[in-house]
Amino acid sequence: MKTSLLRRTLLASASAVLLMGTLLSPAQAQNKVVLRVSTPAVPDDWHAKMWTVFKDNLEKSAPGEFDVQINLNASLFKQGTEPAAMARGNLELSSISAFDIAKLVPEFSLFTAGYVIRDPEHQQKVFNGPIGAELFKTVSEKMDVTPLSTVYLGTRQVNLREVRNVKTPTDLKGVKLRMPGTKEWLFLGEALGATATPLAFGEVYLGLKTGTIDGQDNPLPSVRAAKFYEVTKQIVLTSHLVDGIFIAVSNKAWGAMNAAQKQKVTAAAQAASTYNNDNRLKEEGQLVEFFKQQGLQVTTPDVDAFRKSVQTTYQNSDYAKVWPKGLLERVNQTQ
Ligand code: KDO
Repeated sequence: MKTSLLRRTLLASASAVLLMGTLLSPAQAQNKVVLRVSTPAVPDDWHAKMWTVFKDNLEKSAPGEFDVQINLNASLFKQGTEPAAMARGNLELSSISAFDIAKLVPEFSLFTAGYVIRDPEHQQKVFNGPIGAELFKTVSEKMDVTPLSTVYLGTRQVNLREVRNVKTPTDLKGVKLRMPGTKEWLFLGEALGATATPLAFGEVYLGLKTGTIDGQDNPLPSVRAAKFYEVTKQIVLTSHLVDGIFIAVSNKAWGAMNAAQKQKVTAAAQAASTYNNDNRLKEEGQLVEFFKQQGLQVTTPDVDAFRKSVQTTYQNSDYAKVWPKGLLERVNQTQ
């Protein structure tokens, strides 16, 4: 009698364990903190590879504690929809752009404007100093995500399907320049003098190949990683936007972590950014030669003419009206 009761109890607990195993993912069953990452980055780009650095760093500092799941090529969430997914609790980590943030934090549109951030060093100083601290607090309050580190995406250049003599914004008149599909991005394309055409990053290669667009703008390492150089003939070095993205964590995931975990996740995000920033900067210095070898023309326009025109367009726009008084001056004065 006693033995059969024991057997029944053992069987019941064994099936409870089995049931748990089928309902929970292996990571949950082992009590790991699941961190899902979604990014449109292509595997060979530095801001895709940095997530492996993040994962490895965390595995070293907190062995077995986290399960980092990396989803590239916008395979989990469409480009630009990551912040909403994080706020809903469907995603834990992503790298979000100033353009994504400006939708909910209008003053952030200052960083969507061309020719504001001067260079990668200026970018790090602005976002790692008091301006970044103030703005990131607002981002957390309004978007329910916490920015952890600033990633240099590169300096954006114009990349054309056919060779064109481009010296000033007037020379881009009528050019269907692909931009990501939000109004802040389209405004930048128009400010450059082109006809801005919305398209997701994943569709740009085919758009250039078939001619539904005449060009696109991106930093040189992304032109290389996404192979846009295979379907274009010219790069115009406008250097119109020193672009940044921010590694951000959903506040739901962040709030569930203890202090030690938060510190380790922050350190991993910083290691990932440093890896990206160092490699991207180095590669940016080498790519003009590479593109020339691939048969592209790399030309330098009248950058001052682009700067003046783009800055004036932004100053006279509704965007500038929501920039807090003195913010642009503070950014300009940051050394
Ligand atoms: C792009 O779509 O042009 C862009 O460069 C915009 C960035 O904010 C970022 O989303 C990036 O694409 C992707 O990470 C792909 O490199």
